[in-house]
Amino acid sequence: VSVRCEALQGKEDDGFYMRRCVELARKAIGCTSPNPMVGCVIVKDGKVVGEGFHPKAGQPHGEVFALRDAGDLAENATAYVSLEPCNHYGRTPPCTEALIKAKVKKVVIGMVDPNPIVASKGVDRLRDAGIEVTVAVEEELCKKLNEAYIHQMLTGKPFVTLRYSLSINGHILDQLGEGVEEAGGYYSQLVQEYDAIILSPTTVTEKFSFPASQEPGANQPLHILIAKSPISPNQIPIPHTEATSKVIIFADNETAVEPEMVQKGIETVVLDQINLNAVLEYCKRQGLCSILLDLRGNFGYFEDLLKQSLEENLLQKVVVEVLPFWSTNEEEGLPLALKNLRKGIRLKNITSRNSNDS
Ligand code: AOF
Ligand code: ZN
Repeated sequence: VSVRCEALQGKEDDGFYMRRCVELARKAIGCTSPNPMVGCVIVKDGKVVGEGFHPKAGQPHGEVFALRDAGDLAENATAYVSLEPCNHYGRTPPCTEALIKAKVKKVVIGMVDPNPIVASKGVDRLRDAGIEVTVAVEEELCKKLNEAYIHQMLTGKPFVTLRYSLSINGHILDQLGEGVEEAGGYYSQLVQEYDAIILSPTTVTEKFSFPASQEPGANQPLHILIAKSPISPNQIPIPHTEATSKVIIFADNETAVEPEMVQKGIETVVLDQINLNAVLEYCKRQGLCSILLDLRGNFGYFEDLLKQSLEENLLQKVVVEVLPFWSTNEEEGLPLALKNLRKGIRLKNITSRNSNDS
């Protein structure tokens, strides 16, 4: 009996430290793209002696910060890492070598790195060096943490999330949900996770402000507007505060964007035909890995983009915020184009959250 309990105890510990790795990794939410978020904890004799996370592409990896933190105590310790340690020279040297040099005894890994340059080579290198390696601890949690990175690595395409607010009578609303202005609010937290947000210019009115995350130190996404008819620069309130980032406009011909736009410093890209694939292709070339398609009522031609995204399987995730009221606004509702989709769609891996939950 005592052996079984010990085994269980060991497993619980691994999960516990791995969850801490994920918590550490999330400190850099929205800042690491195109790199993944990675956290690392060094544990010796049941005590945490070092912690670290990857703060930004180009900077050292999570393991390096944790090993620095642990110093000599890393010798014979166990290193927990939410992603397989890299075994290649990228912008930074291989983490496997750093772990070997620090003489850790064991490495516990959340998930194998889908990057083909790494993919299991990190595990092999550590084992060849005589280090005990355990793989796939809290694997689902680690995969969720880097869903955009994994998708982009496996498909070469950006991870696209559709977001909208819904009334209890099923109208897609022309407004954002709760917590737009507050740090810790749902929308504020969501926005910081994405490299770019696609907005419909029909929602860009005088009162409009670009959605920004209110989280302290949050990385603000690039704002993408898609213009099918001429839009005037006055329609676009240029972000002045540091809290808001760059704006880029996609237009279907030169005339769609007035020259003052350029003077206001707004970048424009003219495409022969407005098409979500073309926009995503551009995002990919710019190294943007995660895109939020922010849908509000008054869809305009956004309907076409949405229809395309559903019919051509361009979406990876849908975030729906149900707001506690009955909408009577005629302009809100289900876009016509979506009423005649070729086929229905079934979602998987559903999670839900109640705003009353703490
Ligand atoms: C790790 N720990 O914290 C991260 C890893 O250009 P580099 O040197 O930053 O390498 C980027 C690649 O390294 C990235 O694509 C992914 O495969 C891996 N990221 N690996 O061991 C980390 N961020
Ligand atoms: Zn590394």
